[in-house]
Amino acid sequence: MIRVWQGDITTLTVDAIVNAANGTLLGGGGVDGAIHRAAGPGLLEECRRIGGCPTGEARITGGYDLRARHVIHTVGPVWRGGDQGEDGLLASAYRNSLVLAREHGLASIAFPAISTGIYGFPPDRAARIAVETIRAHGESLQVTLVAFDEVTARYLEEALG
Ligand code: AR6
Repeated sequence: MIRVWQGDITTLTVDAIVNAANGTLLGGGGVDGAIHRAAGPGLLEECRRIGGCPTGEARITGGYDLRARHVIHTVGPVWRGGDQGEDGLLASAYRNSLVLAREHGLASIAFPAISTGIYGFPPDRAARIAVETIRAHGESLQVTLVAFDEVTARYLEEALG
């Protein structure tokens, strides 16, 4: 089951929210900054022990002060024009997050629009990749696609069809 929801991902009560992190896992701006602020310093401490995450992979931590029990940190690609493997790396970021959720027996997960902010990935193209990948690898999970803005919400709804 996939739904689109517009708002702040840090407010959701789900088994895991996904963080659009960078390779250091040490925090940043955008949704990453919002998640670390809402979770509190314990999250950064745990991330520091993990020691980083390559692009397209994912790592799971506790949720600390969040309502979500876990945070799944994934690193999407920086958009470099589209011929540097960006599509495949974005699909990997979604797929590896879903795999981790299933390995940990989670039932519900919420994704932000990975890579479409600071990393510059075109949001319509990213929405199609998100929906395709979740349809292929998210079976039995309740998935919320979180849009922070209306344009992203519309692209996600369109991709869902
Ligand atoms: N809830 C839901 N979505 C949000 C929120 C929020 N609270 N805040 C922003 N978004 P971005 P990226 C949306 O830039 O492009 C960080 O510095 C935002 O509007 O957060 O993957 C990391 O450390 C956009 O639609 O992530 C990396 O260095 C989407 O989340 C870099 O940014 C993703 O935007 C990652 O860039």
